[in-house]
Parts: sequence; structure tokens; C-alpha cells
Amino acid sequence: MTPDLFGAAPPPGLAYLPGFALDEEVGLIRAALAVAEISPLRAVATPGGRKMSVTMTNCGAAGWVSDARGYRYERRDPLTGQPWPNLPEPFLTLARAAAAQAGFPGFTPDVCLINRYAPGAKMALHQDRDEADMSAPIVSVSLGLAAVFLWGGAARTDKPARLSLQSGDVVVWGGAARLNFHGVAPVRAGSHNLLGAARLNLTFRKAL
Ligand code: MD3
Ligand code: FE
Repeated sequence: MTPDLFGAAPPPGLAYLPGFALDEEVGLIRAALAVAEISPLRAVATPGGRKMSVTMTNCGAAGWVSDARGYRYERRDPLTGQPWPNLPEPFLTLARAAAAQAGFPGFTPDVCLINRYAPGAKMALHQDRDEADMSAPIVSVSLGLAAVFLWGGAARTDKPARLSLQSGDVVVWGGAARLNFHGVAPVRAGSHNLLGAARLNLTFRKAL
């Protein structure tokens, strides 16, 4: 299995920008940890009552939340009762630059979901369909431990391709790829020089 399995022809709607955020790695990690000081990373329950292995928080005008009532975006953090922290400047700058590079020059996110994976944490195949504007892309930034991203098709049963994502890699998903099933294989043990035994994933969205 080659790490860059998409080679010269990535699927339509997907732009893989290896190392795009590498120069900004320290500032992005600092900003993410600062967000988590205000709105802490927390375990989230699915509507079915299962605890996800990933812990999450958000910043921006709204945040993605999940509980017994379902999945949705909310303008306040249910844990603190306060609005989510603002999108840090380095987040906005990077998300806009990556989207522009991928062919979405007007993209300004209103939400950043921050996912934290300890070794063993994973994300099952799913679609992201809680956002109001499906014409906007999603920008994903990987930080810390590497992970294998699972890239499925339009149907849950389509066999996913695997893409290894390293710290500093950015992927932009839009257009035809926006509703594809995707997930993350269990993160393997290891230690990253800045984050230790953890992977952080930032996803920038236009949710409202
Ligand atoms: C493809 N997060 O938070 S980011 C998620 O690494 C999520 O934490 C994963 O999937 C993570 O919803 C993967 C990459 C990603 C995000 C959104 C997508 C890929 C996508 C939306 C459509 C298609
Ligand atoms: Fe997703």
C-alpha cells in the first residue's frame, strides 16, 4: 500500500495538500490547546447512547454537538453555557489559504471542530451532513500522531481507500466529495514531539 494512494489522480472534489500546515504547526497546536482551556475537550455520546472514543470541542460561531436528541450545531457550549471561543486568527488564515489552494477562494469557515484521538481512538464511517451549506468545502488539518484516513464512497458499503495523514497535512473536501462516507482507523501508539501521545484534527466548516 503506497502512502499517497491517490497518486496523480485524486478523486473529484478532494484536494490533498501534504505538509501545507507544517510551518504553522506550533501556532495551530497552541491555539487549539487554548480553545480547550475555555471549552474543554469532552467525550461525546451518540444519539444511540454510545460514547465516542474521540474527545471533542469547537470554536467559532457555533459548535457541533451530539447527545440523545441527535447531532446538530449549537451557538453555545452545552458544557459551559457560554458561546464557543472565537476562531483563532491562525486557524482562519490557514483554512482560507488551504481552501483557496484547493479551488474554493471564497471560503470562510464559521466553525472549527477539534477532535482529539488518544492511541486506540477511531471514528467509524459516517457522512457530514449537519451543515446548512453543502456547497462549501470542509478543510481538515491533521496535527500530532499520524492516522489512517478511510475514504469511502457515496454508499456506506463502498470499500474505503486508505490515506495516511501526518502532522501538518491538510485535506480539502468539496463538490462531488462532500457527502462521501469517511472515517479514521484506530490511531496507533506513538509520541509526537509537540503533542505527545495524541492526534488532533481540526475541521473547518461553514455550518450556519
Ligand atoms: C470527507 N473527522 O470530524 S477529517 C469529522 O480526522 C471527521 O477527525 C476526521 O470526519 C478526523 O467529521 C476526518 C476529514 C474529513 C472531514 C469531513 C469530510 C473528511 C471528509 C466531509 C466529507 C468528506
Ligand atoms: Fe466527518
